[in-house]
Amino acid sequence: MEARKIVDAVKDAVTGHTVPGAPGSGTPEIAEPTAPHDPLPPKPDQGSPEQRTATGATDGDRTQQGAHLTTSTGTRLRDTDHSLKAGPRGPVLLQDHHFREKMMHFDHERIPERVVHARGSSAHGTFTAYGTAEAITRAGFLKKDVETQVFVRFSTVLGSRGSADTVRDTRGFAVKFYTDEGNFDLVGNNIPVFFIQDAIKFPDIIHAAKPHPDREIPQAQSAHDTFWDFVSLHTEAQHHTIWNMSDRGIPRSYRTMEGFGVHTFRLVNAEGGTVLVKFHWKPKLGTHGLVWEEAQLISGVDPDFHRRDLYDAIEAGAYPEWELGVQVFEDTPDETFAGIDLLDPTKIVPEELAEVQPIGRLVLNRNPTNFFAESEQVAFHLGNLPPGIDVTNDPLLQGRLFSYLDTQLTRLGGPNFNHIPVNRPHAPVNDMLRDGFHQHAVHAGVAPYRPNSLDGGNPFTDPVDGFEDLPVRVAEAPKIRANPVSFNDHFSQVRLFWLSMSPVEKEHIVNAYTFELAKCYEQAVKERQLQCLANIDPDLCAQVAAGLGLPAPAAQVEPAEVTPSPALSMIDGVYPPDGRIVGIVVGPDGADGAGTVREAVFAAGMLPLIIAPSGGKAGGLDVQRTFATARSVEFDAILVAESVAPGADALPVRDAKAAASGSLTVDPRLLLLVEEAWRHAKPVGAWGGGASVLQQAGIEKTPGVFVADSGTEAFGTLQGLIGAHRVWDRFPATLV
Ligand code: HDE
Repeated sequence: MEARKIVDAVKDAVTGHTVPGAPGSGTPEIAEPTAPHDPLPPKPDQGSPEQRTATGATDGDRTQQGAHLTTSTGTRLRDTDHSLKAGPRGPVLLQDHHFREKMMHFDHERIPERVVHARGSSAHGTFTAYGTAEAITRAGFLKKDVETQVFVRFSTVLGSRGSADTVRDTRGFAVKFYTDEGNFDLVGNNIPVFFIQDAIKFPDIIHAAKPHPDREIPQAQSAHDTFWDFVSLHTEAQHHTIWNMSDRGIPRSYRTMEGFGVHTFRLVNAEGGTVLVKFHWKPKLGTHGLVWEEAQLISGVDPDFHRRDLYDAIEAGAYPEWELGVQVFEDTPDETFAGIDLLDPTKIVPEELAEVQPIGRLVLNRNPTNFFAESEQVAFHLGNLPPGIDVTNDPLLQGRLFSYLDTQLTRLGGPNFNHIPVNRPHAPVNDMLRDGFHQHAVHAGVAPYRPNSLDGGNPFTDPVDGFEDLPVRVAEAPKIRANPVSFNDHFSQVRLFWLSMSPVEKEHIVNAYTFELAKCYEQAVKERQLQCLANIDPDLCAQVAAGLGLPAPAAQVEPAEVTPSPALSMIDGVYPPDGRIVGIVVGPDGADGAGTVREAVFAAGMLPLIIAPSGGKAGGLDVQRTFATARSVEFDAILVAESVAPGADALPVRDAKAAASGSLTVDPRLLLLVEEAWRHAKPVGAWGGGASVLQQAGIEKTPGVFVADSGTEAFGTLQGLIGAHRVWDRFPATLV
């Protein structure tokens, strides 16, 4: 009503003529408008570009249009294969505007990759709230049964965009919720602690972990001098480091990763009451890792392993799922729980002390359509918070609030990155940000400032439902560059993690430290890290020292008295097998029962891949992998239905995997397949002629290796084993 009246006032009230020059579409009142209303309409003389997508569509269609090739401005082209020349032998003419547009655009296709987390992959999905958080937060998207669209990007930290997926590293787990009250970005990792306590150290840890500046090696890994030099000196990094050395550093899949918000956040409810929380994502499939040799092989055999796994799972309908949970703490002035400083991002709160309470479910059910537009251009920011969720004074979190906006200026070329389709909120936007590179909005009005009367006072602030900066008390203190004393304990929780591991997980940690330190050149770096390990646990130190051929130093600090947290171990329970891959080996003519097993694998929600000596069909079955293309690391379990004699192409000169041939009666590539699967603690079974393959490989009658009377029986046994992920008792651990 009020807006309408103001527009009419542009006309002279007596004559009805328009006197040009009015700044806005209405005559302002003297008093500042305070009653909220929608923006005033544009002035009657104003037009704006018709609403079109980047490809000229009117209906929001995001893809290309029409059958014919056009320029970027929609002119159809007759030829794009030849540049315009003075005769067939040239020279090329400067007037070739099509050539110039095509080449200009191509020359600028790349944007800077992320300075960290450059390598990643994403999916769209839906988050459904249980309503269990309603008492602790006013955030609308956490109310019961509210469904919110999300976009999730998983990543490694250290490697560049083209690096391998399965390197030993922390993984990013960044979720953008497009809530009705504005975007909420939960930008977490698969490890609940961080290397540093203060954001000002981020350039230091990243410079140390990235490839050496002189030769730019090694790519995407921490097994080098500068990394261990830094973490052994900057001992607050030791907690994060042991998580990286555990199997968490080499996830089996993005689908089998836990996620953590890392920092403590503050939630506020409708009554203004606050609590402190830590966010956790719990994967439906359990938390599982690769084994190190497997991870290394995959880096070569299939560097896109995690990316492929995520896409394939969604395409196959095995939608990845997580439950979001919170650990809830009373918001006390010391921001401490059970003696743990909640502002210290190098500390966890064991789940046994504060249970993770589920508040909603995330399902990823759509793959991106265009990698660049979505995975590459998505921009996360910790300051994207809806009312009801606020930050704390964790100094790491505070620094991130600066960094995530800042980095997009260079990466996405200006301040308007929230106009990029994947970053656009689903809530209505009425900001006063204007202009800048790549501006997509056509803002109306003349008064992008407050207070104003020329745009009728719009936009109005919302003192009731707007984001509230909580009036948290700041203790009186001197301005100082220092940490609280409570941040000084760098070893007790590392010991807690170590003592919470199962024997086989401990073996893997010892191996990882030994491998990484053995890759260092400098003796001093190794010895200094051994000193850190001694401060964590003498056994751990002794094992690694033995592997390095160095003496184990004595601890400099008294080993802390800690109570192990079983929740930290990944080896527990039985999980659904959704999307796991079963290799079925058949002969050139297939195998008895192979078709039935294939169907049963599909029916169980897993993916069967038929492996045969060569491609095409084998006994009516489509062959997905040949002995030349198959590698054990691609499969979670192997069933062998036939023994196959060495093929004509199983010659060392033709296939390096065949190098071990000789007088074998089984194709050496098939033997390698089952031997490797066995070394990586995977279930391996056989029926029919396949039994002799297990025998020749020398693995029969070991745990998790089985021979059945039929394919159906073999698959039944496999199902009983695969829920535990691997057959860990195949290799009895020496550590307890
Ligand atoms: Fe990040 N981090 N980070 N980080 N981070 C970035 O932002 C930074 C930290 C995390 O898929 C960058 O857009 C600082 C902790 C993820 O796009 C940059 C500090 C955690 C992603 C940046 C941290 C993370 C990033 C690079 C120390 C786990 C990928 C490109 C205070 C809770 C998001 C970009 C994606 C990305 C800065 C520490 C997670 C430079 C300064 C702790 C998952 O802004």
